[in-house]
Amino acid sequence: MKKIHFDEIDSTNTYLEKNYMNLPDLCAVYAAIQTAGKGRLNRKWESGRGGLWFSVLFKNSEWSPSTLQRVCSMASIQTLIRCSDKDKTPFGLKWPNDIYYKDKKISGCLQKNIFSGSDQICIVGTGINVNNAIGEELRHKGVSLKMINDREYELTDILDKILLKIERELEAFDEADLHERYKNYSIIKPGTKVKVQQFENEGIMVGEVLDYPTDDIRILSDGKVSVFKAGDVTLKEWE
Ligand code: BT5
Repeated sequence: MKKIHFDEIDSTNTYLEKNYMNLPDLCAVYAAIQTAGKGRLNRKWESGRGGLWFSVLFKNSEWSPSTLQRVCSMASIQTLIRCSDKDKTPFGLKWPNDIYYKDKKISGCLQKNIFSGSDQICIVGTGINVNNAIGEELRHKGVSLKMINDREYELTDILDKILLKIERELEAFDEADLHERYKNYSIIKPGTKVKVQQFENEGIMVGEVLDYPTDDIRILSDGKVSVFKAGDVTLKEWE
């Protein structure tokens, strides 16, 4: 996979959104620091030095954006588990595409789809806390690989492992197998009680997840089934 490196950039996702026309399919951009790292729903992503901040460009892929997103998060979680020296079981995927270690977030994903003429562009950005410090205000909900394992990691080694996994997964793509692995790692399962919030400052709905979430999550609340799209909601709590 072609790789482009910056020491500092606003956001690797933004870079690909602006430059995809001149870049090939399966191109990865990574940066040591992002000055305007983006989360979902206009949230901010803390991207100081020591973390792994990268985005992958998929141009006119034969796979859907949600499949590509899932392939990327599977590659990340499997790599993190492989690289972690300590207890490997606490790593899990929190729908839609966050990676958690116990009750703290170690990685988040941000997807951007662009339909321009006959081009179908999918950008999947991933942030992984590796050696970076987690600021005071995030410490109650964020964790890094260094905090878990008490040592530093070579960022390009982790990146290369993830990119190779993405390529391999797509070369011999098996949707049923991917879904099975997703289920195994999924923190959100049928029966999980969740609190769902559609937008910041809006009311919270409490309910029970009906099946393993895919693009949508189906929640039973007060005898009524509600369906939410991955891009539209935040799961505030789950148990
Ligand atoms: C995400 O959003 O989890 C998506 C993060 C995607 C970041 C990558 S880095 C490469 C690429 N370029 C970008 O500009 N973005 C992508 P969301 O689910 O909305 O989570 C954001 C929330 O997580 C924030 O509101 C904070 O509460 C928290 N947060 C921010 N930075 C964090 C960090 N480094 N580690 C853990 N939590 C963080």
